[in-house]
Amino acid sequence: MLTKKEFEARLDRMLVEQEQLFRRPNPRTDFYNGIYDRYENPVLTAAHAPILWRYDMCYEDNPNLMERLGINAVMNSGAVYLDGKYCLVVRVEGNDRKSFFAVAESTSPTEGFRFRDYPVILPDTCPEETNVYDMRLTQHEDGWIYGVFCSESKDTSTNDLSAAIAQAGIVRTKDLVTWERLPNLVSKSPQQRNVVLHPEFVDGKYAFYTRPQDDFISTGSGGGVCFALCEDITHPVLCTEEVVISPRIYHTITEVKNGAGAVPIKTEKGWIHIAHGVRNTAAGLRYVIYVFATDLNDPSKLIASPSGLFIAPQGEERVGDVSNVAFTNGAIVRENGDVYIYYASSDTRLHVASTTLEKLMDYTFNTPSDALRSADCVKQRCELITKNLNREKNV
Ligand code: BGC
Ligand code: BMA
Repeated sequence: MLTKKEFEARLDRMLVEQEQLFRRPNPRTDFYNGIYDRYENPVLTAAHAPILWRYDMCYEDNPNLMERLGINAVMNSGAVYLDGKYCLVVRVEGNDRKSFFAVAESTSPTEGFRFRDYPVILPDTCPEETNVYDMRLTQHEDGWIYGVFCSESKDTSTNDLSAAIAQAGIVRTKDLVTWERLPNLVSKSPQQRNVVLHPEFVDGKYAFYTRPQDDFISTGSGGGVCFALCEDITHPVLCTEEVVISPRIYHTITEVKNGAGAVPIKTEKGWIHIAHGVRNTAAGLRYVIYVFATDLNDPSKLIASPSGLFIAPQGEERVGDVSNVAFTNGAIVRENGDVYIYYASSDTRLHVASTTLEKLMDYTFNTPSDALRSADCVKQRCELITKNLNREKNV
């Protein structure tokens, strides 16, 4: 047992050390690919979870100053710029494996993020809901900020203890403080994960990116990221077929699954989507981030598909609770064209990558597409090599 004095000293030290963590600068690394910059530190880790979320600070009740409700990981965040702040609605996972949402904010896009005192209190409207995660935040032209997230429940129709059902939950807010819960999205698919609301009306209707799946892990007949419309967001039923806009393709980074990530970014050449693709390996599923673009006037029409992965986990990012995962569900675009992509590594911590709209468009529209076969990929590479060798001859 600690003495009262030791207790206070230890608590002070924890608070001081956490304050140092909050104030830690986060310089760019030397990483270069011309596409985006990476940063030395994650923007948020489990150690950023406030001490008051985890420790009972009452000496009489907790004389050993034990952590009572630990935080295991912080990851996958939705992102909006609001009232002069970069606001992230983060997936926080307790030691109990349950996830919840919490707002972390900063005036800087790359450092200084702090959680608010209380997590998001989601209206508890689904008694069967066990877990919630991966909120996408859409600043919609109707004036609301929508949060679309995965609402997971136990599948009671089988004896399999782990069987679960994933649905798209929907909330809306104006200030990231008060949240109104709408009914879960109704689609023809038995399960949905990675659903994103498009920021504008399409044909006067709300538009969703969906990811139909036959069961909890496997997408089965689900062909990839889909697009469908919905008349009334307060009774959210898809009223058009879910058409595939970014397909799963054999022997590519999307072979096993893919899913929409950040809310699509509007550019003069089309909507840019930053999504995730999954393939299977002997070491388990590998999640990477990829990019595609759809038509400005018809966001269901694929117009560009740069080849391969955009962000893969690197170095320490490769290791964590679910290793070999890079996942994004939020990006912020500033008026000056700066773009910040918040991505998590290995379901453990949250990072940022920065780029600009100009670079993102160059990447999206000028990177060759996947040639799909080794022989054709070699041809594609040889063309590049020949071009470069000729350039050397010319100088
Ligand atoms: C986990 C998610 C994961 C999903 C599919 C859920 O129970 O919380 O992180 O994406 O299962 O594996
Ligand atoms: C998924 C997502 C994420 C997670 C990923 C890897 O299906 O919805 O929550 O980052 O799996 O575990």
